[in-house]
Amino acid sequence: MEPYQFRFIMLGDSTVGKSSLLKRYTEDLFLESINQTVGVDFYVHFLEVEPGVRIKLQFWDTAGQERFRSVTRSYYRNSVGGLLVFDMTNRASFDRIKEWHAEVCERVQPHKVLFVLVGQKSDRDTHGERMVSREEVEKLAGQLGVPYVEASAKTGQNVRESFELLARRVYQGLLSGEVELQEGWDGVKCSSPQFVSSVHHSDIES
Ligand SMILES: Nc1nc2c(ncn2[C@@H]2O[C@H](COP(=O)(O)OP(=O)(O)OP(=O)(O)O)[C@@H](O)[C@H]2O)c(=O)[nH]1
Ligand SMILES: [Mg+2]
Repeated sequence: MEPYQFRFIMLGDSTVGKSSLLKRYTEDLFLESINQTVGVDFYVHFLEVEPGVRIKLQFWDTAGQERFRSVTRSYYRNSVGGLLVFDMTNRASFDRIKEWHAEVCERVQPHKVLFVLVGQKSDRDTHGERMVSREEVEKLAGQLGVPYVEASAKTGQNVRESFELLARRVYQGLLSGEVELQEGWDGVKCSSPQFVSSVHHSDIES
């Protein structure tokens, strides 16, 4: 039994590869012709974040297309983590990251969402198609206070690392008290609440 359930949301413009990242992570598959997401899709993956601590990760895979925004917005509030995804070969998708970040932060108040910024399609960098330099992204990541990872759903590079970095951030947040379990909020759930206090306890003792 896994004591925790974390809800994560995929954010970013259409075609940046949000669904492709999830397919790679949950099924180890890549499709050249994957359907555009309509509204919101749902994925699940289990992660042992440390020996004996299994976490059920639930992912809301949102459609990047503007016409679905009213639907996808309603999923922000019950998410504890967000993957902010852009395509490094698509300048406009990088320019929009600030807006995605601001929109989510504004709508989840008083809750907080922890983010990871993912520069997608790194396989195309070797073909000279990169439109955003790493320095530029790192500057933005610093401003937003989020870690940055370059990944490729196509080759699988850094895909697992991106998701697990976020899961570990949330888990650390729970241990430190930065992330709190709250009645009526589905961002984090614990199937055995005494588990949380025992984790806190052993953390203090060690
Ligand atoms: N070269 C390359 N292509 C990719 C990569 N990831 C996704 N793609 C391609 O990019 C296109 C869009 O991928 P999706 O995963 O559907 O993008 P999305 O962000 O889910 O798009 P929406 O559902 O419309 O928001 C597809 O043709 C994918 O095959 C990658 O890492 N490298
Ligand atoms: Mg999609």
